Amino acid sequence: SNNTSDASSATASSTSSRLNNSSYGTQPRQTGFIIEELSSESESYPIAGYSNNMTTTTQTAKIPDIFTTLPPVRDLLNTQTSLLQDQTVQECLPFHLNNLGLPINPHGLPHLDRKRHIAFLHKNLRRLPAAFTAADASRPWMFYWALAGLATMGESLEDYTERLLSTVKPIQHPDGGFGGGNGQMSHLAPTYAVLLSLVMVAGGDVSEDERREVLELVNRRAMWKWLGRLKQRDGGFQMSVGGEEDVRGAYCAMVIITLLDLPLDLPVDSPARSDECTTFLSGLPEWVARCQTFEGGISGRPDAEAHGAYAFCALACLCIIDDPHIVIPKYLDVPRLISWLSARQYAPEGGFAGRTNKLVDGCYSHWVGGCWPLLEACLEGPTTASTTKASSTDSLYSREGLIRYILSCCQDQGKRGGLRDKPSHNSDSYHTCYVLAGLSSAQHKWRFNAPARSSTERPETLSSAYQWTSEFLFDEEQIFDEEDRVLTLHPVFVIPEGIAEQTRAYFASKIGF
Ligand code: FPP
Ligand code: K
Ligand code: ZN
Repeated sequence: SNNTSDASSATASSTSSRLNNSSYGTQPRQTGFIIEELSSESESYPIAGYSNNMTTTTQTAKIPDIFTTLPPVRDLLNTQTSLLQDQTVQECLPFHLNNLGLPINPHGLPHLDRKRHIAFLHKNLRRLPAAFTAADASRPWMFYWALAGLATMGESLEDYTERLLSTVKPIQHPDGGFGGGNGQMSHLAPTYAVLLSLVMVAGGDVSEDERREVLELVNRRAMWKWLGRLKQRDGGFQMSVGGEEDVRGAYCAMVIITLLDLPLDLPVDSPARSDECTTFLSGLPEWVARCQTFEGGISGRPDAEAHGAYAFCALACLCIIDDPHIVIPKYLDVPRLISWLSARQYAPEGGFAGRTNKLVDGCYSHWVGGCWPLLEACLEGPTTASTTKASSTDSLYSREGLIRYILSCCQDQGKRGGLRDKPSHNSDSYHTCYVLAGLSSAQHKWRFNAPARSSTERPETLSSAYQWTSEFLFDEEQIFDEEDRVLTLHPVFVIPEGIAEQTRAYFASKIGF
């Protein structure tokens, strides 16, 4: 907010229009942009409320102006899109400014309401209201989101082992993979959600026998055969036999193949098999590369609109295929991707939007936020012993902005608990899971460790996804309190750190299927 001096000579309105300006969004139409002058007020903004370690009801919290003032640049062409954007800014500002009277810390942030979020997710794992029958095909997602969210907040999943097994057994298809519910055909999305749920439970505090029972539930040979039917000649994967081919399929398939340590060779009867296409990897990174659009972002399939959720799928898929610093620049235009991803973070809201000209939404804390550790590893290369401690100012995005959006705007502030898209939306388990995942990645630094092998020797099986370790960030002034730190989730698999390695080792130690 300090470098607007040339811009302010072109100023059309004064500082009085900055806050709670009812005319914002309804100003007379002008073409082009207007640059509003920003005040040179101090970094601090007076906040109503109280913190748990202070008895005063008003204090001066340190909130940078960028999160409390209107954006300096606004397109004055009024459209449904720009008006919704203005409304969203107005919706978020009060939450950044005073959090509607919640206890706040000296940085103006409320605590993570862990107790209520935990209760909310446990409730989501019980009997759901009748309206949820419409989401029957997404049942595995429901338990994955709740279990992953609980694990991120440090809850034990032990009590869910038996129920998970009895829910999942009947939805495994004899021809491989899992459907969404009883009698449904297999689909990569529920198969991904089932597998991650099983490995999270197996990776927790369970006996060896239980671990074996949970992991052995998956019919790996049938899974391999089924994946062979999903593989396409052009390199990608269909979501279900005869279904749509998109970058979710590329990511989900690679997660399943690597975690279960399935053979990379295509089954002989795979319809995609040809002289050029012999393995699950054949043509896959090339197909992912075709999803990068003119904007620099990634679309669900070639020639569609770039979206943050697909950017994560594409990057995570590539990071299973090879090391980030090798595979990402080989297949994607990294500067254009970084430029596109950077433009997804908004101020004053602080959070991410999913695509151009759309609104911030808490779930993109993961889908967009989760791209950054993968890209940081791509730029930094593998970590060696001499790597220095990371600080959040070394980041490619504003970690502070994201943490502020999450803690101030995404928490349900009533009895309901759970996390949400934005203040005007109700919490749900999907947003609770991915907002927490975003909070976790904003609170930690991930390192991609140099492989044990020499740099020229390529491994026979996929090993790149198993070289990640997390660290605390070093910050002079950490804006969140230690009690609000959540656990780390693997940047590719989105399950608690350490479990993917354990799962992969379990299956790799078996001979054959
Ligand atoms: C637009 O929704 C959303 C998409 C086009 C993609 C959604 C995909 C995912 C969230 C994740 C897929 C990943 C896996 C692993 C299955 P919208 O128009 O409601 O939202 P928007 O306005 O924010 O774009
Ligand atoms: K959305
Ligand atoms: Zn969302």
